[in-house]
Amino acid sequence: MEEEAAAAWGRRGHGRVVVVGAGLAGLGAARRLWARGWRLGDLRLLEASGRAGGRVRSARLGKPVVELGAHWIHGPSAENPVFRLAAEQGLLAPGALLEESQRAETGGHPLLPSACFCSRGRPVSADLVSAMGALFFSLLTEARGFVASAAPEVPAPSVGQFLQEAVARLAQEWPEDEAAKRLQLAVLGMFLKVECCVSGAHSMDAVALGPFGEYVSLPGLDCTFPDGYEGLTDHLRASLPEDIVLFNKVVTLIRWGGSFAEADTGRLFPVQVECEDHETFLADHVIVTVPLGFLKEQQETLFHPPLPPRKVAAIQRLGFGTNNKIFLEFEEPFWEPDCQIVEVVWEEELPLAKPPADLPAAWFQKIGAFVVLHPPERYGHILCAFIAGEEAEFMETLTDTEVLRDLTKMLRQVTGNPLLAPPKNILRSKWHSEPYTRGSYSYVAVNSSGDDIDALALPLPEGASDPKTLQVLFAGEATHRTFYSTTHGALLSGWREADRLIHLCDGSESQQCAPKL
Ligand code: 6YU
Repeated sequence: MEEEAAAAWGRRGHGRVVVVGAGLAGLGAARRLWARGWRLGDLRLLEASGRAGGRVRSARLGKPVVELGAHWIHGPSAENPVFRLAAEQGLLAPGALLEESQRAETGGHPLLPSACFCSRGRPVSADLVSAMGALFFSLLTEARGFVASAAPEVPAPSVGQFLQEAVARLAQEWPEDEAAKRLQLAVLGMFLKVECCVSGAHSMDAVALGPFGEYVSLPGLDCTFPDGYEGLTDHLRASLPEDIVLFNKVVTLIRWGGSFAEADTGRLFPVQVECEDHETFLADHVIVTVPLGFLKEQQETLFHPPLPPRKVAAIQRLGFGTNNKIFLEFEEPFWEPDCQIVEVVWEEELPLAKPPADLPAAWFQKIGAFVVLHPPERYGHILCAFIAGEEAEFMETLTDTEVLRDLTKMLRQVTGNPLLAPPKNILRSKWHSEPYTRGSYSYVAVNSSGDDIDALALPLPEGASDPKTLQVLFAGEATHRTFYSTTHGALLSGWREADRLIHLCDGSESQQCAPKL
């Protein structure tokens, strides 16, 4: 079969490709192949849902557009392909394009003007918050430094444990005043909750310390899309002919390593992709871009023959957590006009300990911060809460009314204003309940490493003697070793797998490959 497939491939100049999933990875891969000469008949993009974009999803809250999925371009500068594409398409505000914005080095943590409230209903001093912020981010930088270390040199298995031990040591030197110490630790606890959202993990105790520094932050001041992130995925979708992308096509089974005959041509293909509606697609190559959360749940039944043990282990070991957003629209702001982040500190919580386990009574205590959508001329008065982990998953089980009730109570408590008007509107994401995502994004969990990311990305069959016989290729944010969890990681992974096939094409003698674009 290997020789036959390679010979058929050679005659046609390139193999027939099915891409599964129309997020940035899938759209990027299909667009790249289209630009290099793949046409209808040799290229299909199958998407389970009724829309393109995947975890890039914009929605309206009243008039303004808000993001239920990806929010910022992380590191918007020349090396970031999402930034380049968005800039080319005129999707960004002029400020984002300035050289000085692109040069800014924030290490992924831009310092924005904030207001910090605590559970006793009073503001926390800005100096204290900024001192604790500086300490927290210096410890995170230290945590990233273990990347080059051999295993025995890593002082703790997880980022969370490393931070807790470092803070416990430092706190011994702090002044005797127990109340002051407690507040300092509670502020650090707030930064830790925000970091859970950044990593998309329930707890930083789940995030592996050794590989933490492999994630690369690009330079540039994180920026947003004034008219919605979906402008980017809409552009990619529109640059492909309509018939290439098929919606509501849930792929349920990928048979590979086979020999499937096409009814009208008799041509044999090694891969057959079957959908929920029983329609099948034959291919030489399939590029699978479904989220890691979906793979964790479905890999056993999605592939036949089953995936090799090394890949299954990588899927099981890597982390995929939930980070949700709750948008609250207010008639009037309770924050100052220049404030861009509202932080919340719970003094009663044990220092840097796990938040209370009583989810119905205290799920909202996992919210460390609300982002104020800026500028007010565009958004009015909207806060966006970020919440990660089990509390985020519990929140998905509540009704809008219950979430509004709990958050109004919480905001009244922390502002010390029992008459604070409730938000007039709410919109939230439920990424854990999304059947084709099952969470938000990947992280390198304790007992996994960047090698697992590479193992996930490896095409099948393993060790194919002729690269033209590669059948199942993997893309998606979770397959990018240094940019996992981001839109640029997703796009680059899609391009990587398209290029893998294009380079096969370059290597062939066929004239059917279009010139490079
Ligand atoms: C970023 C940001 N951001 C917030 C939230 C979320 C994410 N990200 P897709 O899922 O898009 O596509 C797969 C498709 O497959 C999909 O359409 C499915 O329907 C389809 N599918 C599934 N099963 C199928 C089947 N059986 N058949 C057919 N089709 C099927 N990224 O750059 N900036 O601000 C945020 C944020 C709430 C949920 C984000 C952000 C992540 C990106 O959204 C995500 O990576 C890509 O969109 C994924 O694209 P894809 O194509 O791979 O999959 C040290 C260290 C720290 C590490 N982290 C630091 C970075 C922090 C990340 N930032 C996140 C923050 C926010 C707020």
